[in-house]
Amino acid sequence: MKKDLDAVVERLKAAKRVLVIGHIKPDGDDISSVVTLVLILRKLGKVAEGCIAGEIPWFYKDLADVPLIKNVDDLRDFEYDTSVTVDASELSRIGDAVELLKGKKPDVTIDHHQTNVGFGEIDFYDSAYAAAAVIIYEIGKQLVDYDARLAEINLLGIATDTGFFKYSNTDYKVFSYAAELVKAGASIQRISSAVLEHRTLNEVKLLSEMFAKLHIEEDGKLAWSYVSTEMLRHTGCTEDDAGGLVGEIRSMYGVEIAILFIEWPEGDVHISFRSKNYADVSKVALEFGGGGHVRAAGCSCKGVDLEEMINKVVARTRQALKPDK
Ligand SMILES: [Mn+2]
Repeated sequence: MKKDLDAVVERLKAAKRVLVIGHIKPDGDDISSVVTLVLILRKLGKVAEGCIAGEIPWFYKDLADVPLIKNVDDLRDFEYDTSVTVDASELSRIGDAVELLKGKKPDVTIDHHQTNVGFGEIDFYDSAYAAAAVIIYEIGKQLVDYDARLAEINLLGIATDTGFFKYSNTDYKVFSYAAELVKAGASIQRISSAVLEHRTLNEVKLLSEMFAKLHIEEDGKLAWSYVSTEMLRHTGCTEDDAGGLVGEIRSMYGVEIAILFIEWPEGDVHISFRSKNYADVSKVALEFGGGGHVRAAGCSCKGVDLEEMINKVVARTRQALKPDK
């Protein structure tokens, strides 16, 4: 853990032109952290741009200021003196945005993943933080006054990475900062409506097919299912639409570990792990080339067979149900 937040704040104060980079396949925390930090820096009179390589899920774009995020091509000519990555545990997580760093390390990295490797000139990472957006808030409130828009986009990351204030990482700090942000004008209703209530009919069809393939073992403690390319095709869904389905498996009574295998494109398998009370799924994900948190982790395997991966990963995950594995 590297925990010198003052060094980060001083570096940002000294910057004039800043490039803020999030990770590929962004979640609410990533989007929130990028946009919030850009707005904070702009409030300070600096030139700041935010970048995420690849697609941003469409429903986030309903939230104010999310459309300020640019893609890699838009920023090739952007000159900056300070680069910052947020919510990324290692350099490869920023995808093609690495090209904007032109072979240099990021000047600052801000993260809360347990598997963080420390890859910048100044690193701040601490897995005690529920969200990168919590760290961003600790930086932001030292530097600027929060208006309603800034507060709302900062709250997005805190809300989403805590599962809307219900995961085990929902600590005192989360509630007290969230209260401060709501006091500054953020609407949790607008955030929850945008993030939680956007399911399409095609996604509901995929959900029912996914549950039709559900396997339960180890006295109900381990539950897993899969989404094949064929299932995605005939329901008219993309792999992004399948992203949140692992949470639906974990929601079942008695399930400690939920796994969802997503085959997309053919030959590639993305695996999402969730645990409920005690199992450390980040260890399993790490063994298969991924990473993440104790309760939520994932990995992507290229050039593999879906059924073979299911057999391997499920066998390894059974071990994770035992203490200290
Ligand atoms: Mn995060």
